Amino acid sequence: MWKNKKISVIFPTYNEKDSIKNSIEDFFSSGFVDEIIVINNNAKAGTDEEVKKTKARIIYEKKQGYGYAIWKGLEQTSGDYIIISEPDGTFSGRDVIKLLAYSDDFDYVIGTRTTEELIWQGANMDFFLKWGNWFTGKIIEFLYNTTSLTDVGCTMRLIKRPAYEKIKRFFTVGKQHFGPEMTLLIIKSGIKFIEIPVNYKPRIGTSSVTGSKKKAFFLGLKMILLIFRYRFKKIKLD
Ligand SMILES: Nc1nc2c(ncn2[C@@H]2O[C@H](COP(=O)(O)OP(=O)(O)OP(=O)(O)O)[C@@H](O)[C@H]2O)c(=O)[nH]1
Ligand SMILES: [Mg+2]
Repeated sequence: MWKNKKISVIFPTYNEKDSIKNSIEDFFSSGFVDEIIVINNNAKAGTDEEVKKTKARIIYEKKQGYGYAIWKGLEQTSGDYIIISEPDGTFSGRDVIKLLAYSDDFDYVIGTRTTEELIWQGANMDFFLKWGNWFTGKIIEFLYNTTSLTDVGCTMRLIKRPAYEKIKRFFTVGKQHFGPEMTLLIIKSGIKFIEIPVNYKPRIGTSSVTGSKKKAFFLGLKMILLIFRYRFKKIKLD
């Protein structure tokens, strides 16, 4: 709970069998998290068994994709504030309080993983990924004349339920570039948001995306196209 608001965390999972139990315990140990929902997106065998050792709830999404898994999680939570993160050991339960502290003034609080001091040794944030994320963030900032953005690939974020209700019917991206789509919808809807630095630690297990430079580069291009497309897209808000 945070100021009488129920806090839910959603963890999409695909290949995090060896880290998911610790991640769940780490986020609960923040002291603020009321429920954790794991979205099993055709995850590696043995993942459910690990989750069952904890108090987290498991739901299933068969449609393969980072975005689809998060959509399902958002649909199934009951929290007033929903935190989206990853159970791969890269994010820290200690950062929950930072998101919550800013939620007093903002309806969407998104993390950035490009703060040099908070990039842990061994984390998957080399020069190329750091400045690629920064540059793409700056494209959004410039094109939409919005607040500072220094990352576009950070899963860790908080959204308040009314903000989610406002944007959910516009979700279109079921794959890996769903993250920036969500932020663009927030910007287009005029919802108050801020980006804050979070810790970024080494991943446990293998990354299926940004571990490969080629995949990361093409994902970046997709994101940039999305950003330009959204700039001129008409969205009918009520
Ligand atoms: N790649 C991938 N990830 C999925 C899928 N469904 C859910 N996820 C989850 O999405 C999160 C991101 O995937 P990762 O493999 O960690 O991607 P990454 O290369 O580490 O990318 P970053 O975390 O953005 O650096 C993880 O928590 C996955 O479990 C899917 O179909 N594909
Ligand atoms: Mg990851």
